[in-house]
Amino acid sequence: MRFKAITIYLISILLVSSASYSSSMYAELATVSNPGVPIDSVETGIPFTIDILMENDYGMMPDISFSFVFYGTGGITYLNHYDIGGSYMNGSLLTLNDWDSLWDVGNSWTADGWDIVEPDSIYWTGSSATGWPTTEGPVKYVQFGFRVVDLSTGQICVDSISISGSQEWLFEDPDFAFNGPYCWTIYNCSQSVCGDADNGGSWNILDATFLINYLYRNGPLPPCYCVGNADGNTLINILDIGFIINFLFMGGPIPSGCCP
Ligand SMILES: [Ca+2]
Ligand SMILES: [Ca+2]
Repeated sequence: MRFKAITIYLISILLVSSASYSSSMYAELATVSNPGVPIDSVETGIPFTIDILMENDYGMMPDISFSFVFYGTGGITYLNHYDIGGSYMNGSLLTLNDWDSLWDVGNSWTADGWDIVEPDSIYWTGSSATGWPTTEGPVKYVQFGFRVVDLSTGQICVDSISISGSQEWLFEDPDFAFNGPYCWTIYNCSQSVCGDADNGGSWNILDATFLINYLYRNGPLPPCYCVGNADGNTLINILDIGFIINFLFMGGPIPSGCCP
């Protein structure tokens, strides 16, 4: 009996894990000026895109639908939809990689509250005569353009949303895994302090290590880039690391002149 129970348990794990790989989508954020480079944070006022990538290892899918809700946390209340040259929503919604031509029978977006006050939600449904073929790895199919105009900090998030009523808009046919919410930090660099390279709100050794990681270990860019320029010259380089250490531990001058 025990062997039978263990066998059933193992089969059930196998079924659950194989189902979770059927098809999936996830979100990335990148600035408009540096597309295709995912980042964890963005400065207020800087245009960016939230990119939706999808993978289909389920097999041919004749029709699917999904929906997203965008919202802010902390002090982020307003999200301007930004024209990225798309075909929908005044240019703020761009489809890529022949997404539209794939869904030749029906293909429509429906927005709800698509203004500058959060939350905003949008739904898509499509059907195809031939079906969405299996893809090899994630493919970027949809981009949403935004620009945060709040002079505060917080996060912008995207998640799936279930709409009650006659239509169920949550990743139908089959069960798309989204695993949201996906959230990214919004910085306000106008309030940042010169030399606070990690934008943590204070000067300490972490600012020096942040710059070391950025310059020499492929670490992330300083969230508010120019404040990493602690010595006030035109570059961020090893001298800024030395300047911060000199200021913190040897009574050196205070960082100033970071951002021209
Ligand atoms: Ca800091
Ligand atoms: Ca410098």
